[in-house]
Amino acid sequence: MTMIDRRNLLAGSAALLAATTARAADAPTDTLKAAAASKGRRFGSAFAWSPPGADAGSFANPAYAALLKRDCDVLVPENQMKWQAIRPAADRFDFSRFDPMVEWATTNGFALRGHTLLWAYSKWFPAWLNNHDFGQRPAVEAARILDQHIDTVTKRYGRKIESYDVVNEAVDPDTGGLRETSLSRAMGGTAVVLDHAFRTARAAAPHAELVYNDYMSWEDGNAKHRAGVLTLLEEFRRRGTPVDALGVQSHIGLFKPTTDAGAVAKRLEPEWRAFLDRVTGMGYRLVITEFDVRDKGLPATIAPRDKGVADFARAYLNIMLSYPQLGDVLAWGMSDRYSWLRGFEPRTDGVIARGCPYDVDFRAKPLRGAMLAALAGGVQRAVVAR
Ligand code: 9MR
Repeated sequence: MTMIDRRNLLAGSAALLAATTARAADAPTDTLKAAAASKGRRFGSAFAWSPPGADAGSFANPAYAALLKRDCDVLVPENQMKWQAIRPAADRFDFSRFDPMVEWATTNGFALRGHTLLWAYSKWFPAWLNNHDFGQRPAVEAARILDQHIDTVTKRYGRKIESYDVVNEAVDPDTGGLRETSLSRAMGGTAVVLDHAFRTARAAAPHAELVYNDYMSWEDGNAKHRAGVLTLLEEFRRRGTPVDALGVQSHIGLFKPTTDAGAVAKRLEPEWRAFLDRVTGMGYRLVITEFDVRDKGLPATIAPRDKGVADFARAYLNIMLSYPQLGDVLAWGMSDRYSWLRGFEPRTDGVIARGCPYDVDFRAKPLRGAMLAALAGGVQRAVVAR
């Protein structure tokens, strides 16, 4: 255990324990948040903003809001805090969708995570940033734009947001190397940009947990991605970059035809544990930031599909929840009705993906039961300061 770990474990423990106990005491025992709280954790979900009347995974939809209130302690905006949403131009911010989300979440007693201060991937930069003319002194101008972004967001929301995905998806899964962007070209390399982002975030939001978030997952074909993330995390430590935790997105999936999800999970477990051991061995904590299950390899029939999803999820979450370093556990949406998987990765047979704890009609599925059992059966979370 590093010095930083020890300090984090001790400091602030009283306040956090008190908060957890208070939550556990007044919560029903059959909710995801109560199951998480029984082991010192919080459960949460992504949520959205929508214009009045639109059917979206939004707090404005009473049925969806009820689900969030029932099961979640912490919420994260699925899209509305991204540069594409809040930074329409170099000299302009637009918080018209995100502000009401923060307002609703805090009024209703939810904690908030921030996603993301920098999605370090050109594909998801706003067009203006990809094409920006950084002028005579590109490194200075790029750093100014980045700092201004991080300062503006973190200071606007202050302590209302207590954990940030500071950097998202900087590692190229095909090579394990870091992705180049207009900012990295202007600032003299991706590592410079990432360090800059974390240092600026620590200075602007010293209260907040700072997370590096990525989708290196446990399925076959991710070895290069995992290795690249480990290298990046090692380099952060070597350079003293202030990164508290690895955000393990956890869009887990069964892609090849199977009727035995448990067997697939068992085969994947050793390498995944080896990865998590390396991460935690460097003193990083873990956060599950975007959990859902991709069900393409499972049969279309609902009963075996739901069972496969639940079995795969239970096995995965049991591993994750065997680490005391694991903090918050967040789903990437609570209902199949609004899941990104419907559009991004439609099944070839045309049936709706069933990767969320509730179905399109907001009925709980076996996946929710598996999540509940895994959260309740996890090891106690190690208490940390931030
Ligand atoms: O779920 C999000 C989807 O609605 C957006 O169109 C997409 C692009 O902004 O981002 C999705 O969320 C991603 C998250 O921000 C980062 N990790 C992967 C998520 C799923 O693609």
